[in-house]
Amino acid sequence: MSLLMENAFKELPPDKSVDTKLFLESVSHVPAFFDCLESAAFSPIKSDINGNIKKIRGVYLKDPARYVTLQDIVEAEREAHGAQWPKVGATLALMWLKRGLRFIQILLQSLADGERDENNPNLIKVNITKAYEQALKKYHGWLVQKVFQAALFAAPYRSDFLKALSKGEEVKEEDCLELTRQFLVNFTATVDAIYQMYTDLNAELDYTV
Ligand code: 0SG
Repeated sequence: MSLLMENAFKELPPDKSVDTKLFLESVSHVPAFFDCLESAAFSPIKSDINGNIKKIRGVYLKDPARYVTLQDIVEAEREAHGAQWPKVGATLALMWLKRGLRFIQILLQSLADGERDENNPNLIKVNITKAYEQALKKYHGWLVQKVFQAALFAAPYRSDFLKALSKGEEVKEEDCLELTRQFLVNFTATVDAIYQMYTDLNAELDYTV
């Protein structure tokens, strides 16, 4: 594998700060993953995530020496934007991006843990629904929840999804899941660190779209 291991997230330092450049390098490979799913139903999600990454990168590139960590960006925007913050700039983009990353993390963890619908063992709706309910649903109003329901119909079969994670190679399921577990170590730590930063800086918002 593959898509995930080739683009593994880096181990965090002891202070759990997230290096902006390394984060952007790793996360920039996530949108390409949607191409492997081979359904236009995922295009809006791909472009949403792409937009988040572009916005964060745009801020970073204005002054890489100043924005070494993601927290440097969020704190600088807090200073610069006053009452508008945190619903502004890269702070807003990262707020949403981390939710998408949490969705992916929970989905992969659920698959790695072997959770499945015993009546439909080759479907991953149960894993996707778990990820959605824990990571995104509370931020979605009625209409977007309907979009999610529609996207569920385009969800790949478990076997196809694992194959996509393995870039189309025929890899044994257990090998693929083991690599997924390895990927999840630094990925989960990174997502957790970003969530913790939003809590510590009081930057989290809970409005719905
Ligand atoms: C196996 C695959 C299964 C996939 C199942 C799909 C499940 C998800 C379906 C949900 C569809 C959501 C589509 C998009 C929704 C967006 O409206 C929301 C809110 O977006 C934010 O809105 C923007 O991201 C912000 O952009 S910013 O960079 O400019 O800051 C901003 O525009 C904000 C509104 O701004 S404000 O009004 O506050 O000023 N986006 C989401 O909910 C994130 C969805 C991420 C889904 C991740 C799915 C990953 C699937 C991976 C498969 C392996």
